Amino acid sequence: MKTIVITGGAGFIGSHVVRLFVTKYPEYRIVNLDKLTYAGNLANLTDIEHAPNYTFVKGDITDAAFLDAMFAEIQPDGVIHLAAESHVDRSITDPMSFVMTNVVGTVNLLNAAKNCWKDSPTGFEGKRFYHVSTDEVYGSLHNPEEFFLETTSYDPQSPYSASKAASDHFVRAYGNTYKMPVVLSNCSNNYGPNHFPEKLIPLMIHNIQTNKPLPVYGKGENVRDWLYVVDHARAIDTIFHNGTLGETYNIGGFNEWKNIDLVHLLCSIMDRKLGREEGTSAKLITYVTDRAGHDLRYAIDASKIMNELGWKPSLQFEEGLEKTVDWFLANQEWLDNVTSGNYQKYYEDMY
Ligand code: NAD
Ligand code: TDX
Repeated sequence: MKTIVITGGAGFIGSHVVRLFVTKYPEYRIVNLDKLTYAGNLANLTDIEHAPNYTFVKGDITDAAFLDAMFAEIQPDGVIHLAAESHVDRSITDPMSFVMTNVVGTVNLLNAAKNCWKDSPTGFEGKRFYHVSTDEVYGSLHNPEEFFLETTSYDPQSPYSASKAASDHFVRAYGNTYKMPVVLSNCSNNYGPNHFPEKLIPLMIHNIQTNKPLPVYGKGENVRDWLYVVDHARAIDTIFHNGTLGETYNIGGFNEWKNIDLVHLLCSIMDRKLGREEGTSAKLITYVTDRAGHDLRYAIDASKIMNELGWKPSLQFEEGLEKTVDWFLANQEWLDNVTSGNYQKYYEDMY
């Protein structure tokens, strides 16, 4: 039996990775390690919480002593590291929490795995540390012909992407220096069920439902490359099992959208779903002050993972967006819970 620690498993992407691994690999023991910050939510995992191969551990990756003790006790074979502070706007108001979790937390986790594995009878043999990262480390594209490749130089522009870039460098440095068995991926913007409504798509869905203004930053011309979250989880499964150690894989959907076009598409899907006249929701669109240092365009070239590992996205964007809207409409209680309490204060301060 293999034991795999998945960090950040109660978050948006982590919950889909946990679900996939718990259901697809009943022979693995999956340990979900999560601090349950504002973004962590065990309601994302109610369908698998009683599975015999699943355990939840509440813990903070900035606590090195806790991690060392946990790793000594459970002796994991693999780590899939997703825990992070993940929202760019929050990194602008509170960069230090991003340094602590994303940089210090990642180094703590590398140390815990290194110390546990190097003392084990088989050393690094059969072990794997997988670091999940973002396309934002590559910076902002200005030439429409250009894409981010695995070889593109790092050029992070926000405190969030700087912290993720630093963590990526540490993971590669541990691979090079201590010969740790590491593998990395950098993915484009995800969307889908369990997405926290501070991010563009779920925030717009929630505001359309509640007839609130739809805040589009700047002129709405910034471009993002969107991938359905379950397809990211499938890519993580593929890389964890078949990726070459020491390598990095870019993950994306070849699916670029200007923010304003995406918001219009969402408005029209929501009008149809809510039985409103076409054009009703679009009247809520409001242009607001741009995000400081707002990256213009992200676009991933995912050829390497497609050609070398045979992964490809399973859903077209319109289909994925419909599924996402349906999920939010069917899970009103989930949305009500996460938009009450601290979210109200965040929203008032932010918009
Ligand atoms: P999220 O904010 O939804 O979830 C993060 C999870 O990490 C939460 O469950 C939270 O409780 C946990 N966490 C935060 N600080 C912690 C700490 N100190 N100790 C333990 N747990 C802690 O994030 P997400 O959108 O699911 O992103 C997951 C990972 O994927 C991140 O590393 C992010 O950088 C990366 N990523 C995200 C996207 C995206 O579009 N959301 C795209 C590419 C890469
Ligand atoms: O209210 C909004 N209005 C708006 O115009 C919000 C929340 C966002 N935006 C814009 C900013 C971006 O151009 O929409 C775009 C998407 O914004 P976010 O959903 O905040 O995502 P982004 O900043 O692109 O980062 C996301 O993708 C990469 C994730 O949050 C990161 O964790 C991931 O690494």
